[in-house]
Amino acid sequence: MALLNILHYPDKRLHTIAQPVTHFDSNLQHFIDDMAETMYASRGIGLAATQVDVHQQVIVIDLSEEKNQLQVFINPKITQSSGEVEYEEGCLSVPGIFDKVTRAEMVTVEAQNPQGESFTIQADGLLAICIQHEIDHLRGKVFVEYLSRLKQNRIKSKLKKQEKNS
Ligand code: K1U
Ligand code: ZN
Repeated sequence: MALLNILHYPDKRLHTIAQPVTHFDSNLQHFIDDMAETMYASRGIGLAATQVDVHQQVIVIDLSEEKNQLQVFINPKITQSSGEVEYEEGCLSVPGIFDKVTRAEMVTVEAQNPQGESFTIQADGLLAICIQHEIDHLRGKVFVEYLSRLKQNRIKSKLKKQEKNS
């Protein structure tokens, strides 16, 4: 397994739209293993392929304390959503920045597993928020783009300074 490099906002590559996965083979499984290792090493609860500069519709999530309940969503689609909830989000591509975002409270998601089999889940709580955050990545959207222009510009300057000094 290998640790992958995570792109940092405002890297333009984070705005790339991911393509559907069509080959469910051992290369895909190796990539999923690398994404999971990268997410665990970064202490994240989710990661989208876009964040590691691979523009395929792959998401990994693990909300468990023990980090032993990996969930993989390939070609995910939200087919139903309801309610509204506000949550203070973070993002491995926007290190050190947390801010409130309003999203749907409950979502129904259709996706495929690493073998290409289709499944549907209904999610609420942090899982629903995390799935929406990760699907946004696959569509080229970063959570800070829900914030005001002023906040986005401040975040851009702060992260550019951090990159320079690192
Ligand atoms: O997409 C990512 O960058 C992963 C992101 C997922 C996420 C966190 C919080 C709300 C929505 C989506 C993270 O894992 S950020 C890491 C983090 O700060 C965190 C870790 C544990 C619980 C909550 C946040
Ligand atoms: Zn993120």
